[in-house]
Amino acid sequence: MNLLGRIEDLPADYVAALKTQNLVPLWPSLRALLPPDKPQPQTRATHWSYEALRPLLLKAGELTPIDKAERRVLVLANPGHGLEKMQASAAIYLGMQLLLPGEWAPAHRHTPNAVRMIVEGEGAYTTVDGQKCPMGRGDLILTPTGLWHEHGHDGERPVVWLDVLDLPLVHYLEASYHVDGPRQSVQPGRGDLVHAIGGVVPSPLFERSDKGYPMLRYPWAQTRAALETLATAQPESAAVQVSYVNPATGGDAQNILGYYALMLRPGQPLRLPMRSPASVFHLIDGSVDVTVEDQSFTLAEADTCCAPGYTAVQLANRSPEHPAFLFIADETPLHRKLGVFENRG
Ligand code: GTQ
Repeated sequence: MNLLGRIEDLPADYVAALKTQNLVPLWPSLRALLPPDKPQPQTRATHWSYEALRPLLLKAGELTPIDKAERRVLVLANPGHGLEKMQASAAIYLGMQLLLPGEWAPAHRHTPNAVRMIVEGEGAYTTVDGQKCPMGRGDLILTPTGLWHEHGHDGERPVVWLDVLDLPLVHYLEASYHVDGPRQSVQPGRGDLVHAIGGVVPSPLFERSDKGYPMLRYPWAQTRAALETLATAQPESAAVQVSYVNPATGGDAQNILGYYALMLRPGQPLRLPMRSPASVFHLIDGSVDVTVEDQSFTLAEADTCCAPGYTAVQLANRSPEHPAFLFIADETPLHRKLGVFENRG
């Protein structure tokens, strides 16, 4: 690779003259923009321990009342991007949100898409597009772009969930904004129940629903049952994984980020292929070792970690007796739509 000219190689008055015209020479930055063979991501493999963050989140509950926070969230920020950027990867934002009994996080809608993966507690609900979605551990609840959503809590104990948004991407596109709204009136309708059986969708009088997002809540009991059934139907060596999809189209549940659940059999090691999108791993149940290139983490329950794209990730269930269950978020739908998706095996 030949060495390209540096900015210091140019006469200072020439560089100054370029600057006055808002011009920049490409060649000193060409290799940084287009590095050889593979990207040089800022996203760093990072682990967030739930045991470590939980007391800090509960402390936020004491320090900041909900009306001073609107959303009481500690952001899981990737140091590779700089913590102030509040992003886990180029396109993924992660936050742990706390709602205390009796609190209400008021209605708004925004351009970024969100999902919630419920971590602990009972009695909270989120109302999305008029549908009241109960929040239980392991449930996945969608808040697609533009839909009204608010969170309430009728239970006795704190409720915590993981927010996953495509906010860094939408913000980068200068398309991120929100609108506040009044409390929603709850409409009848349970997309989670009427779409609970795979292979059939509601079609009254031969018409399919024209809702872009007919299913907003994916109950954990159903997802887990699907994984356990799949495990009995597949050879021991096969990965036991399901994708969260839009049941009306079979396509990804959301447009930008992809969501999956993975079961590791007792003791199972699993090497994930080296693919272009960055990914996030959140442990719902069990104990799992994660290796991303030269870094290793042990995920305890409710821990979260991320891995940059173009890296192979190794997972291993530490338990010789029990299966482990992971929730995964990644940038695959985005990469595929943009035509930059790669799987290098
Ligand atoms: O609950 O609506 O973590 O609007 C960040 C932005 C959560 C939410 C976040 C949000 C929300």
